[in-house]
Amino acid sequence: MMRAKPLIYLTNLTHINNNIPSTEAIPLNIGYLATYVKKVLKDQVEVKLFNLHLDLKKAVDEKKPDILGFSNYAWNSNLSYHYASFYKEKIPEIIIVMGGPNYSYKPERQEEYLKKRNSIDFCIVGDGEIAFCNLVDACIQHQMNVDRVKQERINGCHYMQKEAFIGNGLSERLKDMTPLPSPYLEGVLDKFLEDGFTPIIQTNRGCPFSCSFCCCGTDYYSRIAFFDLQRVQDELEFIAKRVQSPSLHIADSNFGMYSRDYEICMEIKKIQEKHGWPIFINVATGKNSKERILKCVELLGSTLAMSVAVQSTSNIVLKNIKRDNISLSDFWEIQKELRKLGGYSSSDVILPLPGETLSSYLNGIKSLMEADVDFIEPMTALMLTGSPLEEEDFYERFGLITKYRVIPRDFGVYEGTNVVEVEKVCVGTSDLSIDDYLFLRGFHFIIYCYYNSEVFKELIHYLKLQDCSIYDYCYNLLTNMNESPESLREMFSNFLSETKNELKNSENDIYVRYSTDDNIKKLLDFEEGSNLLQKFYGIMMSYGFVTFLEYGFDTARKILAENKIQYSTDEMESIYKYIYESRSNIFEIDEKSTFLEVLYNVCNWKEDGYKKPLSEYKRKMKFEFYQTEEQKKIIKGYMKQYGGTTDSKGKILTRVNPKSLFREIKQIK
Ligand code: B12
Ligand code: SF4
Repeated sequence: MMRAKPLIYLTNLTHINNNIPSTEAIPLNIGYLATYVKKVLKDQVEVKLFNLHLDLKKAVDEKKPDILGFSNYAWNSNLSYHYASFYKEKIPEIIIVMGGPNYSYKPERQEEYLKKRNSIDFCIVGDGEIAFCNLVDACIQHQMNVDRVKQERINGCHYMQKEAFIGNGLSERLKDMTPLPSPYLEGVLDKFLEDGFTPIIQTNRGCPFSCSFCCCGTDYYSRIAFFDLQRVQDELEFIAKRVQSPSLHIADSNFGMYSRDYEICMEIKKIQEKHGWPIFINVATGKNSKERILKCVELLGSTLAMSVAVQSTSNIVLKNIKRDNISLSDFWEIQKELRKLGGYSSSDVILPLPGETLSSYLNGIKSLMEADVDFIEPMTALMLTGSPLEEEDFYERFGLITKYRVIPRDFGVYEGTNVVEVEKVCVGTSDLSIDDYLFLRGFHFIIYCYYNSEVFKELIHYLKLQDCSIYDYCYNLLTNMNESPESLREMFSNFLSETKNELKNSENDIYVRYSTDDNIKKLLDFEEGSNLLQKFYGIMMSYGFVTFLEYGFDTARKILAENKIQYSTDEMESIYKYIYESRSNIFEIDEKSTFLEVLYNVCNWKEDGYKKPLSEYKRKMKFEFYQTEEQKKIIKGYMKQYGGTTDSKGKILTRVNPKSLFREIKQIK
């Protein structure tokens, strides 16, 4: 017997480890579905949203839903299906709906996916609003009779009918975003804001580019639809009044590419002045709008963690992956301006992409370092379900070697079942061997710890002023690792063996491995399954700090000597002590200040932008190092959100500009 008003539960479940949710963003996806369905079907339905499985369980125990929807992303696919089958078994009449980008666009794989997951009644493909709403409407019309709903052949709604796979194409996309009410302003996301999840807004939807490694790179997403500007402003104001998290995610694929993006930045600036939020903004920039990107950075300064992703600097690779990159000269100019304005720049590079060689990859890293990019985000190539990389053609043409690994933090034990998310990665091609891949991962370790961390900033500027190439310095740190202190050698060798061991030959190998209590415990204890770069970065910033510092300075002295460059040991010592006092143990809350006496005024040298040699700042100085109340608040907030493991410390350092956690300094004399 159907209820007078069907009850819909929509979920965007996240794994939880040590009580910390892996997915920190507010579930905007299901928020949109909820407001659209409510707008169209009005009081005919009741909708509730969940991102935590325990909240869902409590709600189901209190009142069983008629329709239960699950999102399907790489990071929650198995978790969602675990609960889909769990509830289907408990309540067979419940209608289970899946939706989200982690679904192949190839019909034979779609069929395979649905055949293996017989608890799913319907799978929505593409943007969910219209198709999901049509499905709910049909469920109401047919009194929740699944067989009759299947006769409707709703666009974008896939399913199995008896033994046959029925794919009804892709769902219709909204041409204009205005009819889609804001989930923030409608209040459906309030509880997630209150619980400290990171707000995510979308100001436009779609992407005109067609990068092969990305789920948004298909024709389906090529048309851009904009949300009304006033509504974006209202959302920001609404969030600012309620938010707990210091950050904001913007889900746009190409921020800065459209003229109104500058207006959005002006609004953010106003909100910042009024509410002191957001402190950090994570967003991906557009590929062809240098002037506007610069204006945005000028306005928001270091708040805006601008990711100007290059992925590769090789033209051959870019052509192979159909990537329409920002031109390298524009990229250089943006970096130059960012430096002037005190902004923080980051750039992603993917290893290995089709056609990349060891030397072209190293050249790419070299040009990013020469362009003074603050943060180089080196990523292993993901073979994402739903992206054009799924084409067999790619495998054959470029000799792709693929492996499988656990997605960091996305695992857990639910109702006694071990649930682990898996990603398929590319670790070699006909142009770059697996050994090259492992060697370059070692380089990523160096980049993360010595280049990205900002810990060695003063040392790096010192070397630059002595005409030392920073790329050569980093390369030396890698190739001379066998001369480093024993504890660092051990950490590096652990990093490499963990990098090798995380790769498995098949998805099933991972499921088998983590089906035992002993092995799943290794994941839960963060002995395995971490983002290794973040984990070792976290190690450096906690107990490994002094060892890394010493090796960094020893290698610097060595490279200066090898290049026959004169330097002063006192200058180096001043920099060493300064770095130590300002950056050691940054996750601890300082009760008291610390004091330091040095022979050079490193502080003034830095304030002057390292333009002149440090020798011009020779002055006996006393500095006081302390944490501001704001820093203490940020550290406490993030430790609460991400936890205190070395792995989570690494993750925090990718969300905030690390500089903002370094101790403040007062000059005493
Ligand atoms: C912001 C963002 C992030 C943020 C926040 C992500 C989060 N966990 O919420 C950060 C930076 C943390 C992030 C991290 C990662 N991300 Co990300 N991210 C995005 C981005 C840019 C926007 C996501 C978003 O909110 N979009 C807005 C919503 C409204 O769109 P949507 O997600 O597509 O939802 C619509 C439909 O899919 C559908 N739908 C969705 N859920 C449901 C549920 C039901 C029941 C139904 C019916 C329909 C439905 O309807 C929605 C409305 O139309 C997308 C790309 C993009 N432009 O969408 C990538 C994207 C989602 N990310 C992706 C990936 C791979 C990752 C990482 C794994 C990358 C990495 N190696 O670290 C990590 C995962 C971290 C984690 N464990 O959470 C992939 C996912 C691919 C896949 N096959 O699942 C995407 C698609 C980008 C890509 N390269 O292709 N990401
Ligand atoms: S990587 Fe960025 S630019 Fe390329 S298709 Fe995806 S969203 Fe668009």
